[in-house]
Amino acid sequence: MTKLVYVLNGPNLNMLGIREPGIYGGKTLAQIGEDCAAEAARLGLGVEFRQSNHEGTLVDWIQEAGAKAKGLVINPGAYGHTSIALHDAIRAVQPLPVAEVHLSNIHAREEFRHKTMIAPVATGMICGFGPLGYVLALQALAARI
Ligand code: CA2
Repeated sequence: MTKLVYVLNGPNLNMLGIREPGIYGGKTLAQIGEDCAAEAARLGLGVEFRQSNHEGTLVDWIQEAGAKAKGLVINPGAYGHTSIALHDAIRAVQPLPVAEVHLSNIHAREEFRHKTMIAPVATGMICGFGPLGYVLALQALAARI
């Protein structure tokens, strides 16, 4: 059976490619989803790619990933800096391998973006490489699964 990886995206990431291309690049989230599907196929993985602007929905999907998937890639967007609920949800699905991804280098931006609530409970974190970060995260998870 194909090993499934969930790729979850948080608030405002549906706006990618439409606004602020200087920070986040010109790709839309749909294009990033296509990149993930192609890389997952190359790695022999199945991928479930989703986006929500709602914290509780992301919690539901993390729990679903814990039940159905072999790994989780998450770009939590701004909730990554604030959300104890996402932190707790990821703790609750351990030992599921989890890769946190940010398109931008959050450490080179405003101080409020330097802290991540997810990294302490994730397997690892990739930031600053734009959409390539999702591909690198899938490769890192494939090596663990
Ligand atoms: O760099 C990342 O991937 C972020 O997770 C993106 C979040 C930001 O709050 C995090 O600090 C870092 C923002 C999501 C995208 O927001 C947009 C807003 C306007 C136009 C396009 C995207």
